[in-house]
Amino acid sequence: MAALTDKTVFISGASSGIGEACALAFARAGANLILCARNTEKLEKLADSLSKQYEVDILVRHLDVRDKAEVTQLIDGLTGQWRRIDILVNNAGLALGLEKLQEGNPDEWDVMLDTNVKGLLYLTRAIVPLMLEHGLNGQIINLGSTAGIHSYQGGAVYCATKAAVKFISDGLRMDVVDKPIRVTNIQPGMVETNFSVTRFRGSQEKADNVYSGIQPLVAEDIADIVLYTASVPPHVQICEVTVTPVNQATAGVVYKKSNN
Ligand code: 8X3
Repeated sequence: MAALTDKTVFISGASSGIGEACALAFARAGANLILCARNTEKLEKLADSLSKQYEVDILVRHLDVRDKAEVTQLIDGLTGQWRRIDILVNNAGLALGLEKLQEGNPDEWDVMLDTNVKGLLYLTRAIVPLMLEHGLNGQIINLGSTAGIHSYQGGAVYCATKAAVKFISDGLRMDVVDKPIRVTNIQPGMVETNFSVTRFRGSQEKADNVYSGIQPLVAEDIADIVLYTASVPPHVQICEVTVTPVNQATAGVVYKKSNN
């Protein structure tokens, strides 16, 4: 396996869930981190705790990936070692609502499309040229979803954003085929984070119901896989990983034990 010591990993949406678990996994492996999210208070706390535990350098930056100008300013403003980004983890993303499309809220569609698709594009567009400029064996790790393979009721727009992540990953892999850059699309199924609380606009009860009767994945399961894809030797490219709980077959096919 390749060592990650002294590599620099840029993680979007690093303040919670899979992003936070990735930050911990990479710090434990000795990588330096650029942690970005909208909630800088949470990021500062995370960075503080990680740098007390591990000998790594950590940079914390506010970032709303939907804001094209903020993405450009952040990347342009990086100096010295921080411009040598070896690994970009495009993790920032969310689902909002589970209504039928004909009853959905177009403002929420904008948030999903702008975050999950355009934000990922802005960061990738800004960081891949830096990897090339510095001659790095770079890696782009996108957080897709089983929702990007099969659509499900009430999830048309969210599923479409994750299908876009798959196709952007596949297209980018072709665009950098002559470069030492790897592109990996991780497609998790049900992972219990604050994902469903966000989807149901703060309803913990509805979120709990999503994961009742099944043992869902946890953020650390995904971070382990992200770390593995980054640790294989540089000539090995893991293009795609699909991972579900044992009782989930596809995005919409789930077996739940009844509570009765
Ligand atoms: C999240 C997976 O099945 O909740 O990307 O849509 S699912």
